[in-house]
Amino acid sequence: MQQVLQTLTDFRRDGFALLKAVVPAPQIEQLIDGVEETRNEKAAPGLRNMLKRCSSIRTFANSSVAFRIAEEILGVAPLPVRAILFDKTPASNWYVTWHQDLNIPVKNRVDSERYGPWSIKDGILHVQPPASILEQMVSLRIHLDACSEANGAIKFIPGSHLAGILDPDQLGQLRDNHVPVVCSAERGDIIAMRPLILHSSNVAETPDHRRVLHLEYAGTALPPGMEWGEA
Ligand SMILES: O=C(O)CCC(=O)C(=O)O
Repeated sequence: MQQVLQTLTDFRRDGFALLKAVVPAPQIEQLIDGVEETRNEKAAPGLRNMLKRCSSIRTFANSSVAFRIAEEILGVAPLPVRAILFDKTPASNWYVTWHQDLNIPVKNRVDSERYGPWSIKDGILHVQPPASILEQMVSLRIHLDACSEANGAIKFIPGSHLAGILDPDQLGQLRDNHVPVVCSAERGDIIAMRPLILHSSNVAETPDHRRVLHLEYAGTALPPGMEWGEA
């Protein structure tokens, strides 16, 4: 936890931080077992609804070092709301365009001017909330494998999370005028990131498994009548 406290200032400024060797090896093994039991045969870049599908991931999200890091960052009891497995392999190797993570899972639709568009992702209702909600979230990328630049590590535009929800012109300006930081990681590392940070990843040149469990935590309630979903 000391490492988290030390990097919290950088995290606030940059919108991301690499936390080295924070998940013990046996827990990584358990997560890998859960992931591999849940994963279907079809190669796909992202496997959604991992909180719903996999009890060991749900338990990990609610009680591990990840929960404590999210609590430290958000300053309140964090609510795990979404888990997605990202992998790149020879059969499923893809470029992730520069983007912000703008959608959250919700249980029910409550029409409100500041919420929308609405969508269904893998059977779960999602909506784009205002920036104020996204600013009170953190995503933790749990590295189940090492992930180097050559196998498509995530890259960030530092500080871009402070500009709110970007329109396409703003996004292009930030992308074209700033030097991205590639964030390689080892098995057991966690990359903490704000959903609003501009991020991307390249096609892997040496595709090997680079399984990343992407866990999203909420730190605030939604407006009356609207409830966080679980995905
Ligand atoms: O794991 C990656 O390369 C990034 C995937 C991602 O963040 C996304 O698709 O939102």
